Amino acid sequence: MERTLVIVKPDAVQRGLIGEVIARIERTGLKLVALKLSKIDRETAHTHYQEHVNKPFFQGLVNFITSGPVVLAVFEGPNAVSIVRKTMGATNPVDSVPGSIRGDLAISLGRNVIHGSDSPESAEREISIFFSPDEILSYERAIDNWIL
Ligand code: RTP
Ligand code: MG
Repeated sequence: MERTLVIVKPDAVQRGLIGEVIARIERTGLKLVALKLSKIDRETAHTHYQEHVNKPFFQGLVNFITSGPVVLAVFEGPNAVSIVRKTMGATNPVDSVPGSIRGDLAISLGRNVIHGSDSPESAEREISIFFSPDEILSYERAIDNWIL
């Protein structure tokens, strides 16, 4: 079963949008298997965003993601990565459609509310940065037969 990492970014925590963001993903039917409130340190931010290390926006991105508490979550289900990416909307809120999290809740590229892994390989790497195996739960839901 595919898993993906979601980060409710510091802007969304400050704006009181934790429940809204998690609820929108929960409603898709994906199963929440790990969840915690945390503050990302600079070293961990560098590791997480290593693909962007040479981009001009890298320092700003690290400053932002370490600027306050975040909520870290792992969701599981078929095509979890693509389902979350669709629910998030495009990276730049100018392009993310209404109905998507960013389309409805964000107006700034640098303050775009949510991170979601961009491939199953990225997801495995990112989940292992933030969660130990014992923090990821395996459980059945009574509704699983109606979703899967
Ligand atoms: P994320 O990693 O945060 O889920 O976002 P994403 O996949 O949609 O976008 P990505 O290309 O991975 O970029 C990571 C974050 O960097 C900021 N960004 N700024 N100034 C710029 O040109 C620029 N480009 C990207 C965004 O906040 C984006 O979410
Ligand atoms: Mg990305």
